Amino acid sequence: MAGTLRFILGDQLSDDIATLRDADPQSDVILMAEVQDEATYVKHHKKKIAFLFSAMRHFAADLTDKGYKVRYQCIDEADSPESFTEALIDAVNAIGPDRIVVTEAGEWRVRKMMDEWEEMFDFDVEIRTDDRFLCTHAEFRDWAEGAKTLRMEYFYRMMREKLAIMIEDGEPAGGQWNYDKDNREPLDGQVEIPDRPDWTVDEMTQKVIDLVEERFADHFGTLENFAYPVTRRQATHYLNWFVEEALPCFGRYQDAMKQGRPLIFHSHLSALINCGLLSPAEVVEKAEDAWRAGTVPINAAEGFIRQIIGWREFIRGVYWSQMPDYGQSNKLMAQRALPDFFWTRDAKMNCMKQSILETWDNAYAHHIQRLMVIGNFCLLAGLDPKKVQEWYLIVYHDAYEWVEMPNVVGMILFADGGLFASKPYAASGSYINKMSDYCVHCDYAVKRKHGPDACPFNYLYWDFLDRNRERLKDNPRVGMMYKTLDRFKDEKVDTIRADSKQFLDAL
Ligand code: FAD
Ligand code: DLZ
Ligand code: SF4
Repeated sequence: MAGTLRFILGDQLSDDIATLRDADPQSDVILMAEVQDEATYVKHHKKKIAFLFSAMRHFAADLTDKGYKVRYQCIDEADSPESFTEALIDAVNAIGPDRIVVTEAGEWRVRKMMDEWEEMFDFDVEIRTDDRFLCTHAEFRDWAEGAKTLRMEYFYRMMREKLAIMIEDGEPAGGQWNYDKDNREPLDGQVEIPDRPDWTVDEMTQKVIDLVEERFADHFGTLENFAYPVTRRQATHYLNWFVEEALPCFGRYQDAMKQGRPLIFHSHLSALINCGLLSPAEVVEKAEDAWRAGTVPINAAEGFIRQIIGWREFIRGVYWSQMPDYGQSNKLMAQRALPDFFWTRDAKMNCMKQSILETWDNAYAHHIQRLMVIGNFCLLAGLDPKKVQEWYLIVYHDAYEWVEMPNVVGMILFADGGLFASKPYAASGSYINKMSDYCVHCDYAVKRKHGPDACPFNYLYWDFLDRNRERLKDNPRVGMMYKTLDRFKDEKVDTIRADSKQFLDAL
């Protein structure tokens, strides 16, 4: 053969991926490979592997239907390659291409492999820019160099203007950049949470589910009730459903949590966007169109769009500007191992138990569960950032290092010393009580501050500040809390320390 070998990775399942541009169905071969190393370098949630392998197989079938020659390696074939590099070498040996084309990897680890591929072959290996992202590495670098501090809000405004999204006469629509003040309501018991569209599991997905059950039996999570889009058509249907049925209330109840209702009005689109079945641009366009058509209020559309063109792009920019050392950050010197209940799901704290149970069931928890429940616990209990990163990378179906790492290191653990968060996101039980119904079902009393029955967040919050005084006392946004702590009587501080020690030792 004298054609191009085009290698598409599992998170590059987009029809318009740069790898496929200028592809010639007559002479080129598309390579896709399920490989053991990717599935096990951390032991991903079973549902995450099943979702991705099924989406990959459907994508490959679609490419074949479009007339491309596809070399697809299933993980259960004899002699299936262990790694991306092995898959590529096998394909080169079998096919004899005169060029390789790939799109840059999302993760640093795989990007380094691609650099090695450039050295490995005596023909051209072309690594193309991943232009599904809306901000390039260079644009982020330029913006960051010109910014006094790395704050998402200012990055977001730059992106809104650059992309002309919800901009009218050069100003933000409605006169404000951010409508979050309207977005902090708990569920009031009156509002009806819509049921999600369901999918029948087709033969291809069922095969993958059986394979994962057998081959990855000791991984975290269940495969029961697999109900997630795995094709472009299903993903588009899900997006349309979200914009019509859930987006109108997305903003208002964005921070709310409810036992037994994992999704509420959240989009549940992250895994579909991250693997490429949906593009961030189309998702944002749909939301803006719905707002312009008057079916979605401004606080919902703006809040949702901010998550995608703001947070998602910003987080990626942080990752690529801080690698390769970012993952080692541990400015608060947190050392504690993960308690067993992160794996066994039998936490006594009901908010933790429910959030981890849902994670086990669905490979999903929504942002406030990740940030203000599990994340808050990891911060206040002083859990080791490396262990926390590994857990988050394993358990969520949307988890790739580029997005998981800054959220864990910077957003929940303040392990980077405040590179982009102005203060640690620490909260006592009253926040969780306000935003959820977890506390009414909990063995701990959320109103109690001390003693074995008190909500652990209540004393851990002060103990965290006390423990980290030298590292945090000069942070102006934490200063007020230290003033309050300094007014506590000595006996009260002693009780906080004793309750915390007892609780943390028992972990
Ligand atoms: P929605 O609430 O509907 O939000 C819409 C979209 O905005 C999401 O689909 C996502 O694409 C984007 N988004 C929102 N917040 C963020 C954010 N902080 N960073 C990046 N994108 C964001 N998201 C991942 O995609 N992968 C991860 O591995 C991941 N790990 C996280 C770890 C921690 C500790 C925290 C606090 C957040 C993490 N997030 C991660 C961000 C966010 O929690 C998820 O994107 C969101 O919960 C996915 O659910 P959804 O699609 O229903 O989101
Ligand atoms: C997450 C994942 C898993 C579990 N397995 C595969 C795989 O077998 N083949 C593949 O192409 N991609 C997989 N992925 C996604 C990759 O980890 C992802 O493409 C890289 O992390 C991108 O840097
Ligand atoms: Fe969580 Fe405390 Fe409420 Fe229990 S009482 S659910 S531990 S916040």
